[in-house]
Order: sequence, then C-alpha cells, then structure tokens
Amino acid sequence: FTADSYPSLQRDPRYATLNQADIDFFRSTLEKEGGSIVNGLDQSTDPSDLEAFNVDWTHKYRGKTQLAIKPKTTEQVSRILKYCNSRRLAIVPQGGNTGLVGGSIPVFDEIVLNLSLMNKIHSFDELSGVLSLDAGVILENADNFLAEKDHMFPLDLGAKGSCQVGGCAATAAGGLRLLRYGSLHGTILGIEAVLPDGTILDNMVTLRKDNTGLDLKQLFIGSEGYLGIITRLTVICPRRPRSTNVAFFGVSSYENVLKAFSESKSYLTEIISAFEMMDNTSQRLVDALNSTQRPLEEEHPFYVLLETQGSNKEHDEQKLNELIENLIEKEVIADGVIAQDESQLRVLWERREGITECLAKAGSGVYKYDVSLPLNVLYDLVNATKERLADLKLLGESSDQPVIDVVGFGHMGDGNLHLNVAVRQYDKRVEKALEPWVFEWVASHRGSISAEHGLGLLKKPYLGYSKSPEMISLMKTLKNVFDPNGIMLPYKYV
Ligand code: FAD
Ligand code: 2HG
Ligand code: ZN
Repeated sequence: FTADSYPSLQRDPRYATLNQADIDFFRSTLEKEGGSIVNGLDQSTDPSDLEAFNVDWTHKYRGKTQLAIKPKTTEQVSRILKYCNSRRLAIVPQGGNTGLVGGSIPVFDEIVLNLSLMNKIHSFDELSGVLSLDAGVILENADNFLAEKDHMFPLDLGAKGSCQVGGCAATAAGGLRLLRYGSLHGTILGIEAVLPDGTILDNMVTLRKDNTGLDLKQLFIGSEGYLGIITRLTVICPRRPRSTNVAFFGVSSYENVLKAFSESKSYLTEIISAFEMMDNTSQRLVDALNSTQRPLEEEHPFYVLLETQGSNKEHDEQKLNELIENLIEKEVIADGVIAQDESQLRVLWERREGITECLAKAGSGVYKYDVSLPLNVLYDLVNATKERLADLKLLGESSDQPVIDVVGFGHMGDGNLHLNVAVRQYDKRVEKALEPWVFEWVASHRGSISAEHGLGLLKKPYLGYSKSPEMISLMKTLKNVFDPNGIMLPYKYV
C-alpha cells in the first residue's frame, strides 16, 4: 500500500512542505542535547536510511517521509511540536513500529517523530511496585529491569523485543495475560504528554488512587498519537510469580474449547494467567517454519495454551493436574502436555507467539482483523470468512487464487479473535471481499472491530461499526481542543 493506490486519499494541501529552514531548526534544537535527525532533503543521505521509518511491520503500508526526528528529551519534543504547529507541518509519532494497523508510518510526507532515544528508566519503588520510565523504553528491557527487582511488567506480547512502552500505551496494547493483569487503562498510573502546541502535561502520578477531576491520562491511552506525544509513564507492576506452569491441549471442536475455558477458570481461579486458542491451520503454518517438534503427536482442529502463575509450585501443579484429569475424563480435551522445564515452556509459548511471524512469511501479505466477539460466536467468523472466500473462488491452491489460508487464533480469555487471511500477494479483490464485510459481521454480532491493535489507517473508515455518530462527533470535538491545526496523525484514527 502506498497512498497512490488509494485515490480517495489525497495529501491535505493545508499542511506545509518541509524546507531547509525547518531542517536547520530541527538540527539546532536536537543535536546539542543528543537528539538526531535523518534528513532526506540532504543529497548525501542514503535513501535506505529512511526506509525503516517509512515501512510498517507488515510491509503493507509505505509512506514517503523526508525526515525522521529522534528527540532525546521532553523539552525537545515540546519545542519541535510547537514549531511544527506554527508551521503546520504534519507529524506521525513512532515507537518501535510494530503496530499492525498502518498507524506508525506516514501516509504521505508527514515528519516521523521517533521516540527510540528517549529510553531511560527513571525510578522504581519496590514497596509500591511503581515504575517510572521514558516512553521509548523497549518493553522487554523494562521487564528485564523489573526481573532483577523480582517484579514484572503487567503487559507481555510477541513484539516485546521491539515495541516501546509508549507505543503500547498509545495503542492500549492487550497482550498475552490481560485476563490476569488487566488492561493498561488500569495499570498505567500516570503519563507525561506533550500537546501539539508544545504544552507539557505533567500527570506523572505514582499513586494508586487519585480521584481528582477528569482522568485526562486515559484519553492518551489508546489514542495512537492522535492527541499528542506520550513522553513518560508510571506503571504499577506486580511481583514476579514464583511458579509458572504451561499446558498445551489438543481439542476436537470449538464447543469443547469453550468448555475447557469455563472449567479452567473454575478450577484454577486465582492462578490462571493465560488462555490462548489456536486453530490447526495456524499450527501448520508454525510447523512449516519452526524446527521444533509439535508438542502433541496427532493433529487436532484446535489447540489451547493454558498458563498459570502463582507463588507455590506444588499447589499450582496439583491444581493443573487435577484440571487436566477432569478435562480428559469428561472428553473435553483430546490430548495434553505440561511443560516440564523452562525450555519446554518456551517451546510451547513459541507455538503461540510465533504465529504472527509465520503468517508474515506464508505468502507476500496478510489481511489482519483483530476483533472482540461474544465467546459463543467467536470462531464462527473464521468459518464464515473461509466460506465467503471459497464461494468467491479466491481461496485455493492454484496460483491464480490469491488466498493461501484463513487462520484464527487469539486471546480467548479476553474474547479477542485474531482473524488472519494470508495471501500470495496483496490483492484488491480479497480486500473488497473482506472489507467492510468482516466489520459488518462483527457489528451484527455485537463485537468490536478493534480489540487491541487500534484503528490506524486500516480501520479509520469503519469506526462507525463500533461507535455511534454522537461518540465519533465528540471524539472530533476533543481532537479540535487538543490539536486545532490537526498536525498529529493525519489521515488516520477518527
Ligand atoms: P508503533 O507501532 O510505533 O506505534 C503504534 C501507534 O502508536 C501509532 O499510531 C503511533 O503513531 C503511536 N505512538 C507510538 N508511540 C507513541 C508515543 N510515544 N506517543 C504517542 N503516540 C505514539 N498488540 C497487542 O495489543 N497485543 C499483542 O499480543 C500484540 N502482539 C504483537 C505481536 C507481534 C509479533 C507484532 C509485530 C505486533 C503485536 N501487537 C500486539 C501490535 C501492537 O500494537 C504493538 O506491538 C505495540 O503496542 C506497538 O508498540 P510500538 O512501540 O511498536 O508502536
Ligand atoms: C498476537 O496476539 C498479536 O499474537 C498479533 O496481537 C495478532 O498477528 C496477529 O493477528
Ligand atoms: Zn493479540
């Protein structure tokens, strides 16, 4: 995707075009305090240096920025935004660029404001578990830091080695253990953000409770950079569990996956930390690219990865074993294994966390739909999608059929399905067959068209399937209050 392939998207002429005086301003603002820029207007800059800022993780979207700015301090962010606002230069904030909805790269020539140099951990209070850090800290680095203090970051996801805590906050990322540790809307206690006019909003609260006026930080969590730049966060972090167990089940039907979920919650109550569902197609894709052996000998239509985290290994193992005996006895699961050590545990998680990467390598493109649905109809969407694509003769083995596979997996414990359609190459016929059909299907089953990945460019036209006209209108009013010149995240979100 480039903007040229969507004629309905036009560069907004109200935005200024970058010139040499702008570059001089950015350079003088940044370089003396350790920030940096990648300047495409300079003939000596290798065009490939800007490539990483212009292309998204899925390689579906490509922008044409001529400038990436990497500030080092909040004050620099403030001066840059103030300048861009006065000049009406459009901006796209960028964290680790792992987002899956085309939000983190420019559509046209927006300036990329990349947070990667703002990567300091500022403080950690071992008694309260409150961590204070820059937005550009990589999630895995934050968690490794906390591991040394016997704590953990309350969010974990497959992109942890690249995504930044600020990017996670900006997308309200959900991840693998939301069912246990809750949403970032609850665990982020404070935020420092810079508004488009340069105002620094210091809301770095370290208190669990703070009922003083409107909770403005919540507007930034999940705002995808639409209202301003998140520069710092405070996060409440739980103790690292002393015992973690992982089981992997083969299940004969989706109905039995639902039963297994209900029984697991009832047996494991306080120690359940993840319940992830995967269909067999997803596991075949993992087999094709992953050298590790399948955990279960036979193939099953569905698989479940179940994790417990607690403080007493013996107690947790006993509970898990009892659950498995019960599930096998009732024929809810067909087969199952429990990881016996840390390396087996990692192998089992790789079967789940590796799906996205394997999908990306299955063909030359993937259409991704991240939706919330009532659990009883969650997998019906995958079946309905397969039927539709087969009826339209788009799914099949011949090389003129663009769709290779339709895959369903996700955070079952949170009612979150990841529907993925892997294609030999991106194809307008597939896109037309799926959009807005998928969103209509989701809305008609009272679901949400974005469970955790956000709206970005992909879902902007479809927000009306999940939000009423009154709510969308209020969002636009708020946008005008925060960003009257509309310099942040143009062409996307709402
Ligand atoms: P980016 O991709 O750089 O940006 C995302 C959006 O936030 C963009 O709109 C950008 O403009 C904005 N933004 C970024 N930083 C800031 C900031 N400091 N201030 C304001 N706006 C900002 N998501 C889940 O929810 N759960 C998962 O389990 C999950 N697993 C993933 C697994 C893989 C392999 C991959 C590739 C992605 C996965 N994601 C998942 C997608 C998810 O959205 C991101 O990984 C993460 O939240 C984005 O962080 P980032 O730093 O890469 O942000
Ligand atoms: C996950 O849960 C991520 O692994 C990515 O949210 C989902 O690839 C996807 O569709
Ligand atoms: Zn996910």
